[in-house]
Amino acid sequence: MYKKEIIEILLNSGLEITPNALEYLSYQKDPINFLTDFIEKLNKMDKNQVFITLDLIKQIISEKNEIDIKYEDKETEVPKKTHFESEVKNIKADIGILRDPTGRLYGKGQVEDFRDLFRSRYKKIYLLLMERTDIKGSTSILEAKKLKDKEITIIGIIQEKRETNSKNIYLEIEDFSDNISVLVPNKEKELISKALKVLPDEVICVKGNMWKNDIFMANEIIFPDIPRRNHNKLAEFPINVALISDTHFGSKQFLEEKFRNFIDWTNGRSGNEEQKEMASHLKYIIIAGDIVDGIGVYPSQRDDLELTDIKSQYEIAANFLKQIPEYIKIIIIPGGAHDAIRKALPHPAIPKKYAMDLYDLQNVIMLGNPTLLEIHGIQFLVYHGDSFDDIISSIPGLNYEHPEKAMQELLIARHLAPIYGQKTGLSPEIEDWLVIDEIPNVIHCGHVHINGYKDYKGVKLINSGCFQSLTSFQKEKGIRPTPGMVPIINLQTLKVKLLTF
Ligand code: D5M
Ligand code: FE
Repeated sequence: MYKKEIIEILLNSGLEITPNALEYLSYQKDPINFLTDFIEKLNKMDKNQVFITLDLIKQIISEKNEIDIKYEDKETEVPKKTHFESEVKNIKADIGILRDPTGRLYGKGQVEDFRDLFRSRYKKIYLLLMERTDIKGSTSILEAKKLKDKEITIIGIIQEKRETNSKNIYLEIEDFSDNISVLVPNKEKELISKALKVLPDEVICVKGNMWKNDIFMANEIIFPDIPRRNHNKLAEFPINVALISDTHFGSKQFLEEKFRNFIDWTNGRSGNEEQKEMASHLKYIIIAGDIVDGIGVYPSQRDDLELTDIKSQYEIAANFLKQIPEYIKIIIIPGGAHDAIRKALPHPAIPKKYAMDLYDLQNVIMLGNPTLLEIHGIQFLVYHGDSFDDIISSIPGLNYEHPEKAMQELLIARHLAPIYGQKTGLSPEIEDWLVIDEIPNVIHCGHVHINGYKDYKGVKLINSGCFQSLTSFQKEKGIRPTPGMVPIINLQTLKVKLLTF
């Protein structure tokens, strides 16, 4: 898309470029800015270079070794001699694991078990809907069919959503007593825009009345949603948590330079005064999955792999993570496609037999996906984000550039992976672990490789990005990753700052 402009700028500067360098430039987040920055650096280096190759670009950008602060852009002078001392080294770690599926998963994959899973989902979300002041009881679908000329509230699971030629929407809804067709008439614009967001297999509430031939005419659609999150007790001291994900150790596209810079920062060896001050309060790092690149994930992945053995990938991950100071606790959950676990959600922690080197690190805590944690009283829901592909392709207006908006839709649905039968595998557990029954302070995800942040009714929705540059697979899918961006949340203020390594 930007190639023409890139070539034009280069020609004007008397430069030429190789095809793969051009390709690389055009996939940067802001290619034109990146290029002008690059040309400026090239000129300063006095290299007399006319031909731009991929190696030259990599060489020049790796010269840059400072950290950018994006959300707070204050200029601070870097003093000549700096001394680093952690302010949180001697603070006792305070982590409560409120819900972790590891060791508590029993699904065997029988058809009846899926019935249990959906019953559990229905019951849990029914109770959440009942907490709303605008819903006072409900009628079973079986009963509703007998009641004419009366406003009725029904709560059910979406079996199917259909749009007719005349742009009416039909929702097929089931509640274990019976099922019914709900008509959302096209002239009700607000209702239609809500109906377009309805996902298959999610539990919602519909108000309306019986119309004819067992069709229910909707006049209101209510998602469970959340009330505003009240501030619970915050930490008494500034304690920082760094949120990262999708490190993809073992991939040729793993960005070692950026990760080393991140490690240096945790040790107080890089960054300006303000950034070092942030590092001095760093006590926790949470990694939301895709620790390694795995093997056989997509057809040509072998060409993208530096290490083709899964154990070596976790070993290298451990070798990097052990350079982080030991007083910093590192919490790790897996991601479904790349880490060494079953594909269906929820995921147990990565097994010891693959990742012994991580288990051997004293400060590493291995948990499942999703996990609900409490750190100094602040609740974190950590989830890789495996279902985002399905959600983004199902709700109009969502895209990969804004993962936080997909996170908001999941919070409104009170479910991390509502859709069954598309790309995201669900295990038939007796209990539906993916219902968001507790409202956390922070939801931390990864998966899309694009950083995003939003406050929704007091809940911080954070997608932490990645440490992997564009792979052939992502290029095919049109993804533009934002590697090296690390959101840091302060547990005393719940303020989020973004560091770019
Ligand atoms: O995902 C890397 C990126 O690719 C991330 O932005 C999600 C996206 N992705 C992953 N799987 C798919 C499918 N099936 N379709 C479209 N986009 C996808 P990672 O999980 O690290 O490979
Ligand atoms: Fe990933």
